Amino acid sequence: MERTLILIKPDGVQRGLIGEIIKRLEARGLKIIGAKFMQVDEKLASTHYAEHIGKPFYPGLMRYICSSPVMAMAWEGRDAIAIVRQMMGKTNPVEAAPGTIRHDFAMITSRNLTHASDSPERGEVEIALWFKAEELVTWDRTADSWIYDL
Ligand code: FUP
Repeated sequence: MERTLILIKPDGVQRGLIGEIIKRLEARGLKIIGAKFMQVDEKLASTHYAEHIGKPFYPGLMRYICSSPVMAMAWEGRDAIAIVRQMMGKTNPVEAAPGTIRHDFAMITSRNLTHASDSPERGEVEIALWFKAEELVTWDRTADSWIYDL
């Protein structure tokens, strides 16, 4: 099973889209294993977005992610990385495919509602950054035998 960090960023929270986004992830068949509603500080934001340090959009990205609370979640599933990235759509909502979250609810790259890990390795690193081990829940989901060919 792959694991991915999913953030509903400040615009998603402020616009009342937490439920809509979680609803889509659940309905697809992904399994939630951790969640917390939190204010992001500069230390966490700069570690999470370290790859973008020095880019022109970085200062604005820092202000955005720290501006208001986020819903931070860990989800798992078979091929969860590809499946969730597909559900989010391209980083720039103008290029996001119809039916994706960024297509259906966003207009511009710097307010694109969500973050999702882009590889299984990043998924593990990001979940470890955002969650303590004891904040993650291991649980059996009876629907798994209908979602997967078990
Ligand atoms: P993604 O993996 O889709 O979240 O995209 P990136 O890691 O490339 O970018 C992270 C965040 O930086 C985006 F969600 C929004 C912001 N960003 C900009 O504001 N402008 C850009 O040109 C690129 C990214």
